[in-house]
Amino acid sequence: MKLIIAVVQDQDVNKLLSALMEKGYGATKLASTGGFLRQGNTTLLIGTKDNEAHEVTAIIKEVCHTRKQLVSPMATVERTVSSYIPSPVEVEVGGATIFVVQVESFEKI
Ligand code: 2BA
Repeated sequence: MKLIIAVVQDQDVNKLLSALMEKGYGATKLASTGGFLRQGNTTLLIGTKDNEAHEVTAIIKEVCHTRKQLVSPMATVERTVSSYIPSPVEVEVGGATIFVVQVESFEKI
């Protein structure tokens, strides 16, 4: 069995959960925050059979979009020089950050 941990953008979550449920995959949705942007995103935990992990990652790739976001560099570092205000920089976020982990044991009690 595999556990797929997928960090996705909030805008893609409802469509992704619908696509997963339609194919019979279970998922748990956790509210999370990106360490770099310090903005909300969503982490999904999806348990699958070994031979289904590929289909799940394919669904995530299909549904989750890349988006550009402006970020102020001062939002990600400690402010040291208050008079210096740098311009925002553009970062590309997503489609999704996906970890696939081998599950040692799985029980529903
Ligand atoms: P954030 O950490 O808020 O990162 C948002 C986006 O900012 C990243 O998009 C990336 O394009 C950019 N970014 C992140 N760290 C950067 C840095 N040190 N310098 C310049 N740009 C940087 P994604 O790569 O698509 O990541 C989206 C979200 O996925 C992340 O939100 C974080 O919540 C999660 N994530 C990404 N890599 C991860 C990892 N290795 N472990 C755990 N979570 C991760």
